[in-house]
Amino acid sequence: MQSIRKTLASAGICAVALAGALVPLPAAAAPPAGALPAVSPTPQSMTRAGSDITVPGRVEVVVDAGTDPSALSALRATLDEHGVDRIDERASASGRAPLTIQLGAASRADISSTLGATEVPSHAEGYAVRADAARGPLGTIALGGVDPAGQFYAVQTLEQLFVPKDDGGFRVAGASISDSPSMPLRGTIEGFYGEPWTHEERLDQLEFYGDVKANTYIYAPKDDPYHRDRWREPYPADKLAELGGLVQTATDNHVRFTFALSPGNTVCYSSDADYQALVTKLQQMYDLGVRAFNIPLDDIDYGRWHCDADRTAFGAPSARTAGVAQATFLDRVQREFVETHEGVYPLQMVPTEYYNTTDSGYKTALRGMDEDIVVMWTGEGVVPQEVTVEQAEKAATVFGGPTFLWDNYPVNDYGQTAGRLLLAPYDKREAGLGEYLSGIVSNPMNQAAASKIAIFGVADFTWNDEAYNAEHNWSQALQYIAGEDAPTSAALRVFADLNHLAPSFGAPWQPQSPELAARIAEFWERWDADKRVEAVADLRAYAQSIADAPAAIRSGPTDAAFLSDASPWLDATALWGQSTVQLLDAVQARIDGDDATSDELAASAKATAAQAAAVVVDPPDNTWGTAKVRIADGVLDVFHGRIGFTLAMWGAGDVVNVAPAGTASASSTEVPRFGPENVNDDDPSTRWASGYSDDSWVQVKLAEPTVVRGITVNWEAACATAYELQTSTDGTTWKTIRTVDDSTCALDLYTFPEDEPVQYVRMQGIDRKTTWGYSIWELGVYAAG
Ligand code: LTM
Repeated sequence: MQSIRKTLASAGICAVALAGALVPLPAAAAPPAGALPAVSPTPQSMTRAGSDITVPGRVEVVVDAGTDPSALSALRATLDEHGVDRIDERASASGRAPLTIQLGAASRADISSTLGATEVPSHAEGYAVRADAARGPLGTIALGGVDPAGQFYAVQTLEQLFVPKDDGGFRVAGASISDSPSMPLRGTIEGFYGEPWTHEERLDQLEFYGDVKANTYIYAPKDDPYHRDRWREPYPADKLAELGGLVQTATDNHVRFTFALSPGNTVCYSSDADYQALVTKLQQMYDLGVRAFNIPLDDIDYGRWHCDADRTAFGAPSARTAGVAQATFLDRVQREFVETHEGVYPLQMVPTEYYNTTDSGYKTALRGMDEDIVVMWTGEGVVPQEVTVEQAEKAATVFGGPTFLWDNYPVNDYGQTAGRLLLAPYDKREAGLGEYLSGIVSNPMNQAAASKIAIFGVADFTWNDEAYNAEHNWSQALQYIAGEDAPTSAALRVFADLNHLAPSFGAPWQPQSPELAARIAEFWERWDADKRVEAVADLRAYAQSIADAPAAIRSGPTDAAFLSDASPWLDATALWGQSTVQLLDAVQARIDGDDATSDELAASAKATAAQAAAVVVDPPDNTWGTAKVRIADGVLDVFHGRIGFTLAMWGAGDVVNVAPAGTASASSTEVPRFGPENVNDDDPSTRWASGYSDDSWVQVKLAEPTVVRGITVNWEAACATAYELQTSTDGTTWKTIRTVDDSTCALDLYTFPEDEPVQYVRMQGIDRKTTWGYSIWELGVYAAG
């Protein structure tokens, strides 16, 4: 028989395999001396070219009629921020200022001469930068674009080349950069359900996209009535004025404001009146300056027509005839609207079958559509576990050309995301996708500013998928939100780790709190190795950093909108951190033999944890309404439970799990491989799963009558929201020893003061959490060893 601690540890509860010792508390790293600063998105080519250039108080900027006005105003702003108080704009260099910056087309003679051997890419939106300390008194910087967007991006890159000097001034790193995007379309689709973003949030996002070289914002909020339910109605004047402001800000930041209209719930595809209603609305947007359009036909019932005319035109309703009707309708929009309007990009559409690459009558019909129309796709699944090159290649085949990925991350409008902020890095998208995708847009959270962490990753990946490194990008994103302040960024990292879980409609595709889980796993390893004082001290330091993170984030130069979005989660984090510190102090007191203090601290920890667990998102932005915020769930709450169990068992001597020596049986089994024998096999990777009924049960007949001191139930996601723990001496008459209505849906732990021996222990289900049955990895029964 194994000891309790060994068995719990071997159950793999939230354990993360450790490659080696854990790193100290994370802190933002400064670039090594002489190294070029990190630039995001990662440039295709960036090398050192001579020494850095000291930034003087006076700079001459050489411009001409081909200089992009947005690039110029961004340049002026960044020079101003970096201590330049006099900027002279000239048509040619006068040599009177110590530093000259040339801004314009890369082909312009002066720029081309400074660029020298720095290659000018041929791709749209490409640019070249050369900071040459050898030209002029302090140096010359060439910022050359392939087109106006390229010029703007050259300035965005320059902005990241400023390096602080010890005297408070700045240098520009001596660099040669040749850069262009891997994918033509990069950005977001505001395509979620629930409260749309506010006007201010959208303006803030558009400026952020300019910073990260994202060029696409698709306006498609499901709950804007004029987008979907009342799509035929023109926008009223006030809304139109707001949209006009967005279009202008988008243009200033080289972002394509893409207007989406979603008629699929009521449209009559063969009706000329409906076609006219749609193009009238598109015209309203064209007149505002919009040049990109999208017709999403997702989340509609394509098994019915909305008018008899469609039955006459296309036949009986079916997925295939819906495909023909949609293709016919969209072809007309492309031909008669898009192609007749100056400067409009090819039409984009979201198919009704957007979530897989299985060929079908519907997709066959869509392949007949005008080949210029860009088709969107969400990957394999609405919220995919990963996106691979092979999948994208298949999508290009079934949809008839390179697809445009509607990436449902970090959107948090579906049930599994209730109470969550999704702050993990953008990940599990394979390098090489650029070959088969025309682009990627992130569908973000209702919390706009908090979505920037993931969007930062999307922008980087779509710009240079081959060089993308999720961990590195995450650090840069956190620094960006933290106003480039190292202590704030370190605190933000601790916070983001607690909000790392990325759900899908099935299993999560990114784990919860990997850093914290690794530290907890190390705690138990040390605990089992009898290094308890060190285990407690190290984890306590990290728990303190959790407790302190919210105040550090709030008092640092953090994006104010992020603070507002994250407020309830920050509140809960402070409480969870405090509670964990108290809990570890209780353990230390117990180690020191001070039981009274330990009990007091454990009670405080429990009370603080209860406060933490009670924090709600209110008022809610999301469709899931008011919800309890979820922080490190399945990791921190499980740790608290396990420590509570350990403290309660402290006096019981060596306590062992006697379940593996017993025999399990159950009321039902979903499929043979999920049999009851898995529930007491001491193997955390096998599980029992019941049939789909609330009153299912599983039990262990112990090898001999035993006084039970504790029971653990390690649930799979298909858990019970209510259940009873029962014991019996004969397997016929049962005694309920605990009724549970607050299951963690992870590891539930209970202690029992009973002295009577029993031979059976049963989990009797009352209410299922999911439509599946109940599923348990391990049922542990603990007794004195
Ligand atoms: O993903 C698509 C194409 N449509 C909807 C989105 O509007 C929604 O935000 C996501 C996540 O719930 N799922 C969808 O199916």
